[in-house]
Amino acid sequence: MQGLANSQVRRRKWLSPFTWSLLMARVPSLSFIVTLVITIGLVASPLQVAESRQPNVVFLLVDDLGPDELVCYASKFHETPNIDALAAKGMRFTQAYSGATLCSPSRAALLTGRSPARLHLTDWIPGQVQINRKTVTPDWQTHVDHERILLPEAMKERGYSTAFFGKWHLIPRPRPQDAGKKKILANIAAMHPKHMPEKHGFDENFGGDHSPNQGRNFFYPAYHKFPNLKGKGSEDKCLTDVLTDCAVDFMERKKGEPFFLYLSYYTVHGPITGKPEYVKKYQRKLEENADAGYYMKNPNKAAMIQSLDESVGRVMAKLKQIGQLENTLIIFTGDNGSQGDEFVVNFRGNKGTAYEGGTRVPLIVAGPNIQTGLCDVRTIGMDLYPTILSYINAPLKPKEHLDGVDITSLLTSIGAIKDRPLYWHYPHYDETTPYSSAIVDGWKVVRYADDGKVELYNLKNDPMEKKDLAETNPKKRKALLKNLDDHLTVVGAQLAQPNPNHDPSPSKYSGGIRGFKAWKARRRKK
Ligand SMILES: [Ca+2]
Repeated sequence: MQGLANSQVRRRKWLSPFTWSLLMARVPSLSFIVTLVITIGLVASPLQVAESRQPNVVFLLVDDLGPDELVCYASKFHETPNIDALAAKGMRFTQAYSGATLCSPSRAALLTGRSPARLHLTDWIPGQVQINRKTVTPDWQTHVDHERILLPEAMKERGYSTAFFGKWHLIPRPRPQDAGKKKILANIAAMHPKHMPEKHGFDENFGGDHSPNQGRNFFYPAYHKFPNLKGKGSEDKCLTDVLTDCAVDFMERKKGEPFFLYLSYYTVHGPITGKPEYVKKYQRKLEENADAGYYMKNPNKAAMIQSLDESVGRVMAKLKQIGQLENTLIIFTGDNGSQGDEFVVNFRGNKGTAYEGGTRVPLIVAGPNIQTGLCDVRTIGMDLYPTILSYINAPLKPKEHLDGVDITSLLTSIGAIKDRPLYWHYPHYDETTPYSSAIVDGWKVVRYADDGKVELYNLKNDPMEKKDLAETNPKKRKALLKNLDDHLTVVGAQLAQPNPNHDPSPSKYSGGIRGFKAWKARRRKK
């Protein structure tokens, strides 16, 4: 029988902040489970907050933002006062995971509550070209099926005005071998209107199409080519500012009705390009604090983070101005780990890898009747769909969000959710070779399809995944692999198959990203 992910179900006995801190000091073992700084006052159900109106939902999704990049998690160099203030006002999760380690599958998971393996949408769109690999990538999907009821559609059913701002990246686009056909790339959105955000439940869309990143369009006026951004902004603006302008304008227009605002930042994905004046500020900070020993020291990234933080501050300020700050659920999270391990302090690996640095994301949730404090229970991106429905007191859609769990009990009281395994499945090549992985009871197993290698880590003792126990603990390895295989069968995962045409000669073989780069270099020489 599975235990509870949270010490036990403890229906709240209210303690004063003083009593609680005293208790935590005397019983430190409690703090690893759920550390809560109890706010004064009784907790009501989220619905009781709504009074005459349903709570708004503001969903802030940052691209490639690992948790360590925020001051409230780990960064010493970056400056994130507004995000830290949001965290101080709400619940900050210390073990939040994304459904995938790359953009498109993680985003599809958030919007559907289904895992990428179940959706058969398992890679960033369009993914890497097939070269002489050991396995053949399955015929995976590059859009979300319209049979699915996406989160914004569920919100519309409840009378919400819905709007999408920023990066969508859920539209079929040519594979890398066709990427030279610029004419095709320029017309992708027009070729696939049915896969745009407007056809998946969003009333309005500012900036969302097939684009995986802002490219060179971070600064005025290049981003004018994104949907509905034509003519917006001025010369001192970057894309983050302009998307925030649009979001602020939407809140002003919709202040009289419940709204669902999905701000899906293009930042802080590469290319890492901050506002020049901010870049200078962080260059000075590095120079003036040469002895500080900063782990992160990229002035451009710090500048992008500052623009992001200002955006969060502006969203909060607007909510306050329209009198809705105390009637809005705010969720702040990322779609996958940091781009590059220079931004990962506390984990191994980064975006695209099977390690914790690939899957860990920040998760901060604040709003009416949400407790203030930390939560160490593991969560995953698919949880947010049912959680939002539950929070606004809408009926859940269990046939839709099959891979998510309602975590409202963790937000509003010292509740519990049933401990459950978490899974990832990536039958592709990019930063890694194809793999599937699972976390079960604090143990993590990773199996690579390319060479059959299995890795096993005890995350409780070894969060940095330094000690591979696959050979020394065959019993645990076998049990977790069975659990993983059973899951892959249940969700109908598409498996990477052996490539009968694979040429194993060293000059031809390519593995992960390095292999791809080598392949591209060889192609250029020809
Ligand atoms: Ca991403």
